[in-house]
Amino acid sequence: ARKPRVAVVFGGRSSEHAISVVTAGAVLRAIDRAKYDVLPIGITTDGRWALTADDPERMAIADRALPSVEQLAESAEGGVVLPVDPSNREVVYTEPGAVPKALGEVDVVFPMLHGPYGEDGTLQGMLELAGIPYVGAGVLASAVGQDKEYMKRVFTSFGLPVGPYVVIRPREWEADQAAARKKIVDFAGEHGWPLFVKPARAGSSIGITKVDDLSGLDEAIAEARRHDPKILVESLLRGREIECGVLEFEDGPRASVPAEIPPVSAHDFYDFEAKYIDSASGIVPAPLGEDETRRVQELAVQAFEAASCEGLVRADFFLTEDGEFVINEINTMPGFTPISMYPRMWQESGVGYSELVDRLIEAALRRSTGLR
Ligand code: G1L
Repeated sequence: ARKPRVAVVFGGRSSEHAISVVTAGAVLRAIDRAKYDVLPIGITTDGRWALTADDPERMAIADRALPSVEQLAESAEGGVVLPVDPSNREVVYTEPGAVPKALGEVDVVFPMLHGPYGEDGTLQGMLELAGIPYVGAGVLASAVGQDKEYMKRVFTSFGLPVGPYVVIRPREWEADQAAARKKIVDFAGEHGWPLFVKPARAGSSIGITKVDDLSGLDEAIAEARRHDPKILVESLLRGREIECGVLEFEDGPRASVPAEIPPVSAHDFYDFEAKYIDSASGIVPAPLGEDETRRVQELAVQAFEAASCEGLVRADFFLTEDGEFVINEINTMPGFTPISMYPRMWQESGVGYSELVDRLIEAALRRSTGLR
């Protein structure tokens, strides 16, 4: 029988392009070649798709230079043309935004794109239309995972504990900025400063400002709105930061051992850099009591179910001073290099990186596209 062909789709129109390339390199290295054929598909920063060489070595950080799809496809023996023509080694891209014909010959897609058009459900919707199975969250879970407001609404409706927040919608802001500002100040009056002002739908910690008092509010709103016209304001949750991985096994989702993210003194909060470059500082397993561990694992699986996740999710919590877990957010495409928190939590739970990648592909192949 023919081996299933796995397309790893990476790069993309995101500020995290290089992280995606590096991570895809690790996934390419980990996929069992005796079991699967692999098709690396890179997307350039301006949205052109190209088949790239199956050469993980060139997808790592070398001499402090970040890898990119442009560079992978354009170097001498790098790219293969799109649409696929094995006799033609010239690099040909699709038109920006167009989808390559090569996707039609794929059995499963491993999407590794950050942010809009990658993890927000749009790529997943395209794959649904094309009838191609894919790893990880579907359209709904991806969209819920990308929108901090709807994430909280879903958790709340499933009885999961969330922290206090207020949302300023685009029309609300445009209609009456003073009223919107008052809504935030009243929220601070009730829950206290500092506040975190966030774009509702940006990945990582992009566009987030910690605001200590009224004087920083306007700039924080402007900064968040540069990334998303809908913003979310949260109060500071005092407590320990605990994460837990959920992975879909043959018999359903299971939780990993949890991890703890220690408070970072150099950063005001666990920001973009800390999240991706500094994940080595996470403590796995988190030093928790048995009951606390069981509780956070139960909540993590509930969060997976509440958002209708598939494949995997990383659920992030605060453990408050009174011993209660509050869910902060879920990430349907968590950091995924072998030293990232999610793979580390599973490593510590007895599932190594290659097995993790294999389980995710197997889970995707078990279901087809369509309603499930
Ligand atoms: F497909 C999975 F397994 F769901 C998956 C896909 C992508 C897990 C994690 C990621 N992560 C990334 O692609 C990224 C962190 C490099 C950018 Cl979102």
